[in-house]
Amino acid sequence: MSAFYAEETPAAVRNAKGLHLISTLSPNGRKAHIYLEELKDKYGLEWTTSLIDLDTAEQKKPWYLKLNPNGRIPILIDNTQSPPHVVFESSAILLYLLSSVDKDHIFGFSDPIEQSQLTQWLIFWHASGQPIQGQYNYFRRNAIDESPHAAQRFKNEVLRIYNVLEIHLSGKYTDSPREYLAGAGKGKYSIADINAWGWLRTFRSIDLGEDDLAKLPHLAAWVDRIADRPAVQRGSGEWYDEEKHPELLIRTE
Ligand SMILES: N[C@@H](CCC(=O)N[C@@H](CS)C(=O)NCC(=O)O)C(=O)O
Repeated sequence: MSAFYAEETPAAVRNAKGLHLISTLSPNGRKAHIYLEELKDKYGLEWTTSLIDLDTAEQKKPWYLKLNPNGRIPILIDNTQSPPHVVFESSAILLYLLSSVDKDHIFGFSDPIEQSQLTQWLIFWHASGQPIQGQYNYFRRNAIDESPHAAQRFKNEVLRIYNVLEIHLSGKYTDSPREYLAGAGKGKYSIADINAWGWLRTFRSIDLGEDDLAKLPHLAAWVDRIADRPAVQRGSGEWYDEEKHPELLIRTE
């Protein structure tokens, strides 16, 4: 049987014990950082971290593709399993931590109906929100002159998706405004919120226009409510920035 890690796998990854995160400060990376930080506050969870500079394309090298054939961050390696268990896809990392660490359902639900709401909003964002916002970012930053139609198309879709969240949070059709995406009543802060917030935190600064932003007051309040949490601030903070913590950076020749 071939070895679990390739020969070129950096020592920080190969020799890690327990949970090991490979990530960087990006929208999908932030989701994993924030939940790990929340679990640290509630359960004293410990893990180790390696950071990748995406510009070096370390995530496309064979040692990394052996762990995640998708060649993207974040991944979480659970070295308590034999062989180690690798989780890729940011939402799958949240779900893995929910079932393996968050035994009291602090960031999920024991009630199956509420947990089903969580799953819906998690998948809604993973399948619709993040790929569309990712494409919008690409066309607005890199290709707006070559593809104005694509930029406009993805902008319209981003606004449509944000409006879905605004309708849900405002209670427009249910007469029941909410503070969080899933859960009874006003809802409870859960991994459904962490999952979407990683992207939506910057929604005011992605060139949507003042008039469109003014139509999203409940979404804005939700973004600010979550931004106030200490674990959210740490998960978006300098510990995950390879320029501030070069000792965490992994780079092979
Ligand atoms: N669906 C994946 C997407 C992961 C993803 O696109 N990660 C970006 C950073 S946010 C990345 O690794 N980009 C570098 C690349 O594409 O090579 C997830 O949710 O984890």
